[in-house]
Amino acid sequence: VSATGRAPADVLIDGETIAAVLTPGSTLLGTDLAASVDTVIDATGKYVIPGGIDAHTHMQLPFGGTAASDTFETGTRAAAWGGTTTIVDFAVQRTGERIEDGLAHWHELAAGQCAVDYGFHQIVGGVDEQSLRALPKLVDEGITSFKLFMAYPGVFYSDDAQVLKAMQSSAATGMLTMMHAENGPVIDVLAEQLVARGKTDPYFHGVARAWQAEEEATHRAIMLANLTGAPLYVVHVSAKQAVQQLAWARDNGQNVFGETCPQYLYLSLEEQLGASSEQWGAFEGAKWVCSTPLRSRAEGHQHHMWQALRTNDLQMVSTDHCPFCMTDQKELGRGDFRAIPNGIGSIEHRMDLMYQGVVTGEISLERWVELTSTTPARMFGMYGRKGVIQPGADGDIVVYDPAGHTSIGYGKTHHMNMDHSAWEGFEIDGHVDTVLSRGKVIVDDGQYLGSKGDGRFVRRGLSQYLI
Ligand code: DUC
Ligand code: ZN
Ligand code: ZN
Repeated sequence: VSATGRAPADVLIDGETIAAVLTPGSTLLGTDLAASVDTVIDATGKYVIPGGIDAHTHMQLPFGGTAASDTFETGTRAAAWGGTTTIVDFAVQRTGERIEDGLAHWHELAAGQCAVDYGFHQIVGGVDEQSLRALPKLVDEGITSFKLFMAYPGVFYSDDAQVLKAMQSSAATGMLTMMHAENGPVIDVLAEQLVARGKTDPYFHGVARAWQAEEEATHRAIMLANLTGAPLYVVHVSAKQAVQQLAWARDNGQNVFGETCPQYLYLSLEEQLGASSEQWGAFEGAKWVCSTPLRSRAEGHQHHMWQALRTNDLQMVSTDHCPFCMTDQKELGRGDFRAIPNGIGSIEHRMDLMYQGVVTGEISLERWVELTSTTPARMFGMYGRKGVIQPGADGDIVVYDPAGHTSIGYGKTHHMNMDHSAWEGFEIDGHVDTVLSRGKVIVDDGQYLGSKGDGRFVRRGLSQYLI
């Protein structure tokens, strides 16, 4: 199955790369293929797809005095289990740190640790003369996109003047501007007022991060991109009004793109409000504290996200994988939701959760591949090598069984380094059977066969969506 169609075929892999895609039973230069290869994987009755690409992950992200609980080792292994063979993680420049130093640190964290291939985007934590000088040099190092935050004043935040300057650089270099589009100063005031009124439960995180703050920031990002000519990619879109802004800008011919995440397709603010457990009481809702937040189902955001994936108003699904344990991490925000580290871990479940959208008729099989692999490859300058099964491409392949089943159980039933999952109780009518990374079988039949360090750094080119 590719982004454009499906057909019965044999895939011949030679070493790390795909050598040929052939109709079943065909011969290559007169030789019987099955007789001349050393390994045959029988995928009869199953889907053979290009390995998933999760273009938005945060291994070990420092946040609120703690750090995301997956290391590059544990997080990429969980990715492999779930049929994702490439990740693009966010290298962090902390405010006050030089971009070069932040990036070098990120390379140290990942090198020799990963189960699957990995690239980096650069988080710009402070737009100043020094970082503006550093940005264009990243292109030669295969880092062709950077992320700015209109949220989190005092931490990652860029004000409008900083956004404008970074976007000018984006326009000049062709680097893609990735935007966390939420009006942080407004959110912080609302959050402070809620806490002052005793509204401290996790649910109020989503109340403070109102959709208006997302719509407004999305519009502002679009207009600043319009003014500067920067290509813009808005991350983790969750509000239907933000999608409408993106659709409007695209209809006006602007080169803007939007990504959503499984949590905004399946989970809601109402469910977060209703969550309660013996162990945590209403603090159970902390499992679903992420930013942008879960949105109201009554307002129809989830339905609208699926629709936007069909109409191409949104182009991609990534996870924003940013796991924190309840014990010792999320727990920091008991009594004040502002101190709950923001993030959900989904890297292992993305391909399954999106496949469930095929089962329920939300998206087609081809669109599943496009949203989770082919478009991420093109968006972030990896297509040809990644995101497609064709001669010359890396042998990154998933054999997916539509007759299989995946239950996401309670507690630690997955491979992510978390003491829970935001997806507890989800049932998927499909299963990741076999995963190959550059020709090597790393997951097969419920066994992990890869090793730490299998994954290599991917030097990316400029976005293949640049005009
Ligand atoms: N959102 C999250 O949920 N976690 C980390 C950063 C972000 O923007
Ligand atoms: Zn973000
Ligand atoms: Zn993120």
